Amino acid sequence: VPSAVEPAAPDVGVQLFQLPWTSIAEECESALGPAGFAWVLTSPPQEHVVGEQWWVSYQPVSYQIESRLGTRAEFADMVSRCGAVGVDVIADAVINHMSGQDAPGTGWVGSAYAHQGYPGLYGPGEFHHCGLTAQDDIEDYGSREQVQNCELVNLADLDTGSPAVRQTIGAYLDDLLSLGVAGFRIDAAKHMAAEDVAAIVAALPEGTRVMSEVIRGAREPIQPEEYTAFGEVFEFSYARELGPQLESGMLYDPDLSDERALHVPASSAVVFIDNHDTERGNAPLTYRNGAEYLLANVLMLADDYGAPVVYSGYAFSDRDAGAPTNADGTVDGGTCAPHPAPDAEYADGDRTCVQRWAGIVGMLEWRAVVGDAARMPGVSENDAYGFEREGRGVVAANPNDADASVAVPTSMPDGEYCDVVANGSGSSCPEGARVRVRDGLAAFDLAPQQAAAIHLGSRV
Ligand code: AAO
Repeated sequence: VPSAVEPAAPDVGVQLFQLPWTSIAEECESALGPAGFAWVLTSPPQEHVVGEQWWVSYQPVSYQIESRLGTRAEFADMVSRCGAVGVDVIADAVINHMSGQDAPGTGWVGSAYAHQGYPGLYGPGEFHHCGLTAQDDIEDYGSREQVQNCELVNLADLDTGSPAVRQTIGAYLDDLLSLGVAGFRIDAAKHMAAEDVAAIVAALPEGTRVMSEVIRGAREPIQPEEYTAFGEVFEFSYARELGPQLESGMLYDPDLSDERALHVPASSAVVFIDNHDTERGNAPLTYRNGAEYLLANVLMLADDYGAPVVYSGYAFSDRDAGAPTNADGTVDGGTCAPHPAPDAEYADGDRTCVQRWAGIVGMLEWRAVVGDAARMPGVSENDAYGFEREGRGVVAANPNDADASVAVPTSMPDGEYCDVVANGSGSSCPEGARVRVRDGLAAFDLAPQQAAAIHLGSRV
């Protein structure tokens, strides 16, 4: 048994989209902590405009930690309960802009606002007036000036070059840090000059985790690489590269160096199969794809590139539809009980609960066992594909519609191992979930769209 392998620090996150703070706290204790998730990404916690749609969360009207997802006290309780079981909280920080409303209004807990007026925070002088397009809205992503100084879908664009604005944003982030959060997703980071984000981040305590959302766009002047000097970025290339492979049914190795084309270096990357925008947009795979979606997540969790974040939201047929709410307008956290597996039938509003799927939980265990073992060149055979993390674990996937077998070279000891994708963290291993390693080969027989994985600790 090779012992030179360092157990990698737990690095897998989960985005619990539009899940209330009290539900996240319970999820930390009953599922995320036990499974070994390192962090949870929440939806934006600040006061927002009033409305039924999920995206009201992305229209701040004040920096009070009061929202449809819960109160300040509930947020603080979540952070401490998640922390107690080893799960960091990353808050979604909406700091590029305020609301996108043209008419004045009143926010979730009563703060009055106008498009460019937020009493006690910002007045008209603190916003950009780009003057480059008819409505001051971004029209051309090929123009750096428009993207960073005009309005993203009519959202009042803060002048983050201004010291006063930076200070007000900094005070908000400090407030969240005082409640114990470990870091932030920086929403719409592309729409702020990298130097502005750098300046805001520089004022935060050392060790604060920063994950910038900078969607990599072909032929756009603003690229994610500009934002890696002060933190991680969500690498949108990752899912875009995997998607077509799954569609064509032909999986192949990525560049196994640290230098994947059109990807930031591994240590700067947060990777995902989908997120709340792409599952409503052009994500190649979402919860609707069932087994194939699990397969994609398994391959991501088996990879040695970036910090993976598993996405978990709710079923929807209307892009704008918010999560189910209670009578008082707060979001209802729902339950995971009905949908423990990817092939379940979802009704609109059902939580997808991806974080609890046995295959996901099994792969967190797999990832912990393989640690930093090298990703070895893979093999494609009979329409299936697989690779080893040297001496520690093997993964295989069949993205096609017919049964397929693949024998993956491995230095794991001969024996029978349990497939943790099928069996999760279960202790006894049913016959059908067993994989044999003999003479340096792990032999997988895979059903259509099945992924399987074995590791040193899963030997029967
Ligand atoms: C809502 C209404 C609007 C209304 C507005 C104000 O829908 O009609 O005007 O309120 O009243 C979310 C919702 C929005 C919502 C908004 C505010 O998605 O519908 O607007 O809250 O409530 C760009 C940004 C990126 C942003 C994304 C949605 O760069 O930062 O648009 N994502 C974040 C959040 C998102 C949120 C906001 C920002 C705002 O995650 O949930 O909006 O806080 C290209 C560009 C990207 C660009 C996309 C979309 O991407 O590269 O930068 O993202 O286009 O415009 C291929 C290409 C790729 C391309 C992509 C497009 O992959 O390679 O380049 O396709 O799908």
